[in-house]
This record gives sequence, C-alpha cells and structure tokens, in this order.
Amino acid sequence: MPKPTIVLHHLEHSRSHRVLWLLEELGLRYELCTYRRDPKTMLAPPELQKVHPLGKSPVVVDGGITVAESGAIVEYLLDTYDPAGRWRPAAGTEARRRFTYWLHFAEGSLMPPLLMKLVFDKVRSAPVPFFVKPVVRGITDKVTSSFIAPNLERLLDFLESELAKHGPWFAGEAFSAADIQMSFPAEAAVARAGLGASRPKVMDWLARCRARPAYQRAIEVGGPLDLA
Ligand SMILES: N[C@@H](CCC(=O)N[C@@H](CS)C(=O)NCC(=O)O)C(=O)O
Repeated sequence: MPKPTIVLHHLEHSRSHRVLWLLEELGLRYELCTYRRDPKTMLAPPELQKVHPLGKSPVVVDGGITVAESGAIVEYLLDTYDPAGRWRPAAGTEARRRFTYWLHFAEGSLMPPLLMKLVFDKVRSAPVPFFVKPVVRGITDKVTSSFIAPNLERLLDFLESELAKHGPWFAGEAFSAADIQMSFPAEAAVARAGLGASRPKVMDWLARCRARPAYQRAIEVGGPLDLA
C-alpha cells in the first residue's frame, strides 16, 4: 500500500486535535508524527522547529506543501480534499459568511484572552520570594478582573446567543469545519474559564461535537485533550 502523502505534526493536548478530527471527518489517509510537551514548561520540543520555524503545532506536510496555522490548514484541506463542500457551506451564502467568521474568530478573538488567562494564572501561582508575592498577586488579579474575565464573559455570552439565534451549529443548520475550529477554544474555556451549565446552548453544541465518531477517533489516535 502506498504511503499516505499527508503528515500531521501533532503535539499532545493541543490545537492539532482539530486537524486530526478534520482528517478523520474527511476520511483521508495520513501519517501522524506525535510530539510530547516538556512536562515542566509545557512547550513543544525543539524538533518541531525543523518542520516549521515557529516550532508550533499543528503543521501539515502534504507532499511538497507545508501548511501551518490551524485555520489555514483547515482551508487547505477543504480546498484540496472537500470538492463537494460537505464541511464548508457554498460560497456567497449566509452560512458561508458565518463559517468564515467563526473560522477566524476561534484564533483571532477567543483564543487571545484564554491564553492570557492561562499565562496570568501561571504567573500568579509561580514560586516567588514571599515579599514579592503580594505585588505579583495584585497585578495579576487586577489584570484578570478588569480585562481578562469581563472579556471572556462577553465572548462566551456571545457564543451562547449566536447559537440560540442561528444554531444548532456555528455556520447554521449543518455541521461544518467551523465547529471543528471552534471546539478547541471551547474546550479551553471549559477547562480554564468557567464555561459550563450556565451556557446550555454552547454546552449542548460541544456535547454534539464530542459525540461525533470522527472526534472520538481523533482522541483515540492522538490522545486525550487535557487542557486544565
Ligand atoms: N494560531 C496557531 C497557534 C499554534 C500554537 O500556539 N500551538 C500550540 C499548541 S496548542 C503550540 O504549539 N504550543 C507549544 C509551544 O508554544 O511551544 C494555530 O492555530 O495553529
């Protein structure tokens, strides 16, 4: 049997779960190259820099083509392997505009405050001399309460109201790769930002995502998604 041309450079517990999930939805043959995080820093190992200069995951190599940045990878895979448009609504439709919006929103609007929350929580609990601790706590608590938390609340409320108005999926009636792209920040928000039962539409959407056979195969192949 010929080797699959697609190689996914996959970092455990990371955004590349989404690409793995999309590859499974598309039913493509692929090779998985898995990297472990440094247990102390949680950063990717330096070998990933040989695949792409930024050393981040996901990266897809397809024959002679290397694609990084998960939204760009999603678009590349759909352009190349989804000619019938099963995972992306037709161009020029309202569903397509919504698809494109959420595809960008996931990394452009929702991930930044989630990442800030992760970093500021880490700084807050980092070991520092006792006399510095009140200063560190004062700064991290102030940034969290005045900027990060209110932004996250507004963003999560927005998801809830959009799914209530236009759901059941982010692009509208049908499941699409926009749901795949949105799943990672949603999982991160469950783990780190208190997303839960108070936003039932989002939680119902996430449960439907997790229930998809391709999502579960991605977990079996790529490992669990532990973002706490
Ligand atoms: N916006 C990029 C973000 C890539 C990224 O930051 N990936 C994380 C995994 S979730 C990573 O590789 N982190 C390891 C590190 O920074 O060393 C994308 O969506 O692909």
